[in-house]
Amino acid sequence: MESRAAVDDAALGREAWAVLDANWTGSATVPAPGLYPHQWNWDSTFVAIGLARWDTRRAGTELISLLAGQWGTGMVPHIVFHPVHAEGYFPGPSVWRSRDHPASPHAVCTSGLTQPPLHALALWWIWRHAADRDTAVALVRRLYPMLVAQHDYLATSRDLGGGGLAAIVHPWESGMDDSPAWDASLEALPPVRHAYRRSEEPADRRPDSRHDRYMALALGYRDSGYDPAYLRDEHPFAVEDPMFNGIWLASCQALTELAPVAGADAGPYREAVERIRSALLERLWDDGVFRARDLREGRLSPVCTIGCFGPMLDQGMPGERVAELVRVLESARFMGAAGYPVPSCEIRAQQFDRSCYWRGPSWVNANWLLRRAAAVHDLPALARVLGAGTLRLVRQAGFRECFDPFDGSGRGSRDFSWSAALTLDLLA
Ligand code: 2M8
Repeated sequence: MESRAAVDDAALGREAWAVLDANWTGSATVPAPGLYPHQWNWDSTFVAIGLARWDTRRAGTELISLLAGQWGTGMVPHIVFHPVHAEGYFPGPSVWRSRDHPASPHAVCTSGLTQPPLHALALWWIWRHAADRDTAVALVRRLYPMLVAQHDYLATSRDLGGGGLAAIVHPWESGMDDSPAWDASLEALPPVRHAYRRSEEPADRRPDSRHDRYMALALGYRDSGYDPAYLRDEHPFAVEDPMFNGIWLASCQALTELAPVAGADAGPYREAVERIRSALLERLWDDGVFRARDLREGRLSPVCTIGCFGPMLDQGMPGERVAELVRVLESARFMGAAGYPVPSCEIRAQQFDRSCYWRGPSWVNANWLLRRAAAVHDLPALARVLGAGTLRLVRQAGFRECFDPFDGSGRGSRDFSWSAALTLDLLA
């Protein structure tokens, strides 16, 4: 593997800034040059988190430009397209046709799906760590109403199971596209007729019909006019993902602390925290972990993935549940048998693939989330292992999109923004 073990903290920080500056469009950071030339939703929230301690204004600009893509429904889209390179990624604006929808913003083209609602936690992180307090407070006051709209949207239009959790309606909404957690749900879909293909498939993306199914799901939703009733009654993919909902819960906790800054009532978010926690425990807890629930097939995913640990982000998760999760996380099923933190899929699973995106490799953003979870549960040793192991990955292989969990070699894109931004946070 590439080894750059000699890179010290100062040099690593300078390299991280160089990546972020190269990927900066003037108002947003694209995930990576080439493959991802637009603004992605949770990528930008991780970038904002990474910038929070260093540049309050730029961290704020990242969130502001993302929320410029928010729909009137409250939905924050998973891609906000760059006007110049608009069709430089498939599916681009001509597929999503956001402008045909009356609730979409006029100034920008977007996708019609969302991604994990990390925004309130990112805003809280900026507010908590800002060097420039006045800018941070002004930012909270400006963005708070938009986050209220986003959370209302999730609680109403996305509670497709009626049990208090938000459902994702496409694997892209999880941010963990090809995770084995969706395999059974995708296989259960009706036969796919569309034959859309990405113009440039990276060599290590699986050559099967998964992308056609992704497209069929996206087009079905689009053709319904992005109709919430269609999602509720007809759309064939609806999954309650523990990572998406764990992040939602953590963002609700962030809103309870941001509400007084914005002059708002924290009460609704205190209730939301309780509601989501109970729903997670009742609906997704099974055999020592949280598992994704397929609402259409009425079953929990048999595969244990990195997403199973998402609810650990909840500060109020009962201690015995946290202890069970940590046992699995530290066992040979995940960290115990890998050289680096944390494989995105259980190593012993048949679907585990050390080289394939969300089916095995380690990701800086997932490690950062688990490190945050360890910190909120006062597990300093685990937090240290996660932080140090992640820095070792980027020090040795650079700011890659993801990494082989056994030998630490880099996979996917180079100069990947969230790997660089979260490195800045880990170095602080
Ligand atoms: C990957 O997802 C996109 C679709 O949204 C893709 O495969 O083209 C995922 O890793 C996702 O988490 C990430 O937000 C996106 C951009 O980095 O790439």
